[in-house]
Amino acid sequence: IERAGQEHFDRIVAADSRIEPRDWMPEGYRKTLTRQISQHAHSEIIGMQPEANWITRAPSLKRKAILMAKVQDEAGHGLYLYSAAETLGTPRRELNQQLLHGRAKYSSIFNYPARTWADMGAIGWLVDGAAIANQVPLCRCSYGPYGRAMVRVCKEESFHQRQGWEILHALSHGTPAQKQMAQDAVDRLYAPALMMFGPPDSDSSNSDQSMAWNIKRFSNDELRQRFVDMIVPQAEALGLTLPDPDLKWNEERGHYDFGPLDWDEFWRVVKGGGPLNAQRMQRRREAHAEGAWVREAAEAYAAKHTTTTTA
Ligand code: FAQ
Repeated sequence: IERAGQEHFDRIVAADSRIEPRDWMPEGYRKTLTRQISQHAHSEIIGMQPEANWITRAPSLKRKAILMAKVQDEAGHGLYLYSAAETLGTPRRELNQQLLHGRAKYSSIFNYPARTWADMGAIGWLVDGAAIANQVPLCRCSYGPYGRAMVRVCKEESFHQRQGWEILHALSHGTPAQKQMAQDAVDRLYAPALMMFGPPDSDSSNSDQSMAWNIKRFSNDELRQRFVDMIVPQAEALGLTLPDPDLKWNEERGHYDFGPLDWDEFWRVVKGGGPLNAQRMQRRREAHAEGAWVREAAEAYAAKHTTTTTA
């Protein structure tokens, strides 16, 4: 059975078609997807924190409503992604335990603080922008449930990026202090946003296998380059600068050259030593504990419903 399964799997991957939950798949494929999809889900859920922090301080009712909708979308993406991950066989409860006990990662970017209102603009423009650049190719991921989830998630991320850009545009065309606030947010979040694409290809342990399985379609460095090429003209349109003196158009390559990133900082943050890792995890544990009654009520309801319908 295993040999027939492997042959079927190889044929589907070679044909650039889709693997579905009931298909046979190599254990490594199941494991890497469970890892990536669940870490993606954790990122969405932890990623709600920096922005949720600003809902009560949004500068107008309209801004507040938009920000609330965005944070709710992130919760939705998280739940959607946990469902996709569960189709690979690991229950959500267990995936969540991996996060709460520090055995699963989430994106490094969410360990940085959101200091001012302009950070809501920079998060939307840069963080959601990087998320889109990374996730559009994932719509063609070989695993059906993940690829399909990405289609909807990307549509919502596009709205998120546009709203961030618009916040920065308003600030950069406001008073000198507002423009400075926008520039400061971009200065702080630019490099961490570039690190969202993961380590350089030479240090990316999972890339080769994930690309062979059609999970990843482009390498970390390729997507990072694509993102830089995309945001340079957008920064110009905003009237803001990107904090990299080496940023320069390279006619020969047809891309922007950009300076080295601080990969020691990246690994420090990934391993728990970023500015807010401890606080983000503490808040997540508290939220999980505070939500216990909802899970208990849902379970009690489900049990009652099953008994009454089967009776
Ligand atoms: N942070 O071998 P690779 C969002 C880990 S968007 C922390 O290259 P891979 C939307 C990596 O897990 C953010 N850890 O790994 C939003 C691996 O360790 P492991 C989430 C990182 O998987 C916007 C090790 O380093 N997006 O949330 C990071 O092939 C605004 C070696 O790396 C996704 O998750 C990092 N930045 O490539 C929400 C997208 N980078 O697991 C709120 C889906 C790498 O072996 C507000 N994921 N690591 O222990 C992916 O595309 C891939 O997993 C990559 C990493 C590209 C992130």
